[in-house]
Amino acid sequence: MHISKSFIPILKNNPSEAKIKSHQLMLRVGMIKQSSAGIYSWLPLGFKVMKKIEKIVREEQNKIGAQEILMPTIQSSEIWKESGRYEDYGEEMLRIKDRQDREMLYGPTNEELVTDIFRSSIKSYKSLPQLLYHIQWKFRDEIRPRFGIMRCREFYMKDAYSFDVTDEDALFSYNKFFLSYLKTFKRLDLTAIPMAADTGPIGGNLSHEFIILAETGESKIYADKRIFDLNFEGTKLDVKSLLEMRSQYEKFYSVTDDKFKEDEFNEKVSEKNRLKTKGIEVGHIFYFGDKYSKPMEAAVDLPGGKKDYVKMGSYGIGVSRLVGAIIEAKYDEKNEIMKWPISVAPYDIAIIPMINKNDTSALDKANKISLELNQNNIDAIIDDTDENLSSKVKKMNLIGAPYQIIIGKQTEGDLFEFKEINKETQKINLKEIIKIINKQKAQN
Ligand code: 5CA
Repeated sequence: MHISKSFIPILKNNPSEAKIKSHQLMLRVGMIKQSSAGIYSWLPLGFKVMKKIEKIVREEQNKIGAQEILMPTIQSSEIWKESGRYEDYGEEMLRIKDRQDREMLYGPTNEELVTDIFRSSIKSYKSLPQLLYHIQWKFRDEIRPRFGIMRCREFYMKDAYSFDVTDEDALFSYNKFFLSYLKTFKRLDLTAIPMAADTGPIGGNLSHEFIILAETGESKIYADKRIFDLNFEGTKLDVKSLLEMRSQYEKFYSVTDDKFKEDEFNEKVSEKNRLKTKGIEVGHIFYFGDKYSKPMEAAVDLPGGKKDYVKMGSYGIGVSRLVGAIIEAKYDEKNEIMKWPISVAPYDIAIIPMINKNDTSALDKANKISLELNQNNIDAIIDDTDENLSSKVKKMNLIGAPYQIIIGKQTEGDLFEFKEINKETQKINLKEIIKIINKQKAQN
């Protein structure tokens, strides 16, 4: 891709309306454009990153046996009246009427809709467990949308729902999602810590928020620092391994604001291990038993001939919020350098040829390299403008492709000036460059 033909509307300076670094960078490099308060269009650079995050989220859902569906954004109020949430949900729900005067709504979450889908087809315990998920736009009429796509009104979410016969089975499902969340965030190069949390309008009595540390985060958190050192690698997807993994996490105090009690914190955590800070909630999981299945009569036949309401949980990941969360975690604001983890980078590498008016040889070389990289599944962006080297490097530092090649005076034969963003330059040939990048990609 040539930058001159790309739709990457880069601004010279940070936009003044943005208060936090992710919002600044996303506007600055043209990843998003606000269309109205809390509602955004995703431009190519931002959309590419979000789609790559979505792919990782999807792969990890599939690995635990969850099945992907797609539910609509617009729902009927009927099912929400059945569950009793139509009134409870309040002003965050965008309510609309169709031409027949029917009450509809733009889905803020899908517990009711998925329960309706479930009950229409699944009648026996033999078909359980069922883990269903979808990745779809949601709308919540937030009272104070802010920080760009971090707290907006229309956002992209992965929401999953589990259906089981017993509380025990349901806990097994809950733990599968718990592990898959740890793995998902790790692949995004984030350390997300599970914290005991309130259940709010979703309901139930067991819930964890997955939080990444960031000063600009909206969630206050209180934790025993040692929780950061836990290792979940190697946990198998069986009941026992998952319980052991969960109990490791339960050993260490980690809660969000609404669960926090000063006395308990001081008693359970020694002074040197106490962490009071802020974070960004990137995922949230809930167990709520028959809160929806009972009023909506989603029951299955049990072995002895009896029937019982299914036990349900729901599991959300803020796919669009994650774009901002990764920037908060990785962007070096002072030096204006972004380094995307290669798993989600909009481009794997930036090629920066020094172009003189009468001499296109550097650009020709860049095009050739790009082609060869492409054939090796490496996605490159070429700065084909005639700006000077330092402004080109600055621009690419903002875009944040994890690697750069500079083609200029220093280029000798087939040795290129190659560097990982923010690191030392080395002179190596294209074969080695391909090897380095593909090795890095394979690790994610
Ligand atoms: N039904 C449950 C689980 S599927 C649910 O809706 N959970 S939630 O309310 O916690 O949302 C799930 C995730 O969506 C959150 O962890 C957060 O990452 C993201 N999210 C929630 N509200 C917003 C918002 N206004 N803007 C951006 N992302 C949001």
